[in-house]
Amino acid sequence: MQLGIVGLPFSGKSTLFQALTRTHLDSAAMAKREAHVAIVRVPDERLDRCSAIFSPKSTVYATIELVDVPGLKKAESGTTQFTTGFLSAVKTNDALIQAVRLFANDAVPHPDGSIDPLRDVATFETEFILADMAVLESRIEKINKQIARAHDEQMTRELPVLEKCLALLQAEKPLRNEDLSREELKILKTYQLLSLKPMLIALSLDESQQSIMEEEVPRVVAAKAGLGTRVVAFFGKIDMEMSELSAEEAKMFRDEYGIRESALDTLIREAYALLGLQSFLTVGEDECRAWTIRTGMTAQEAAGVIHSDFAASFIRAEVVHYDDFINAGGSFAKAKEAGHWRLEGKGYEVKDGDILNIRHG
Ligand SMILES: Nc1nc2c(ncn2[C@@H]2O[C@H](COP(=O)(O)OP(=O)(O)O)[C@@H](O)[C@H]2O)c(=O)[nH]1
Ligand SMILES: [Mg+2]
Repeated sequence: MQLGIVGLPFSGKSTLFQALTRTHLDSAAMAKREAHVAIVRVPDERLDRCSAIFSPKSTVYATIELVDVPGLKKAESGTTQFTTGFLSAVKTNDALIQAVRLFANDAVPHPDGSIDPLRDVATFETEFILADMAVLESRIEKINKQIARAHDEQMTRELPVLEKCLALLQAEKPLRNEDLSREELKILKTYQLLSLKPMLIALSLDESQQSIMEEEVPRVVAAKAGLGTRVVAFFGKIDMEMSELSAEEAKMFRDEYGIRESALDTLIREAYALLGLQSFLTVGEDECRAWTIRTGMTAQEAAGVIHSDFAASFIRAEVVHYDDFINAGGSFAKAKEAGHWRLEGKGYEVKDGDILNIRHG
């Protein structure tokens, strides 16, 4: 899973990237107009606990890839320029985090002259909608020409979906917030539409702005949250400083500022929900591991995530939910006695937090 961090210049993207990835970008690295990429591990208390119980040789966390996407320029006219380089970099991301600035900082003035989160969100929305419209319009034109010449089953099926989406875009509706069917999404997939990408709006605050947070965050939520859009707030500078501390120190620090969890925890949790992702665990003395799957995946599909051979030779899955395992004192035998150990077939829908043992031939 790849998450792209986008936003206007000086919106706090690189600060957030550093906080999330615990890396330090020096000013030379910051000045380069290249994407910064890092793999971060998905924090997982359930895996921590299992690992403490089994003391395995290795503990493997799920990971996601984060990209600090550069490429927005200030045009001579004073408006922000969305270069083709930027738009094509974003195309391959599974979801986007848009850093939106709430912090005031006179040393680095906002490129549009004032702090206005709804305006900044709209700037991106408009640009993505225009880019998608161009893609759909040219595809629709091509299809119309083609099917006038000869019947094409696939294209005839595609056309109404593309037209429906074009109409939504013309009404200024980003596609991510529309309830599209599986079939429709399958058709749209090849076009890598930008306004269809799940979006996490991350409001970047200064620690001195607790009161602003209480007013602004609900305002942005009310205006923008939707099926494929979520809103979170983070304290860029503090989160960055905290990422350099040990876990215990960071907790003390957070308690002092009244911040409940780290930016990484919040963002990953929200991104998972936005993308319809969840995790299951495999445990043992060799390895304890968290695996990422889409909500609704079956035991056989989950087996395939571990190893493609496991899906083909799948027999049964032994299942104990993490909560039942812990309630049974971290013992499979006790969980079994309590009736929480089950054998499930290939069609079983895996639940978030299931501990699986795949039996395969
Ligand atoms: N006062 C204040 N300044 C911040 C905060 N977050 C980021 N900045 C500063 O704003 C500037 C732009 O941040 P940066 O992360 O580089 O933004 P980018 O251009 O979107 O990557 C930098 O000088 C940061 O130090 C914050 O929470 N408070
Ligand atoms: Mg930057």
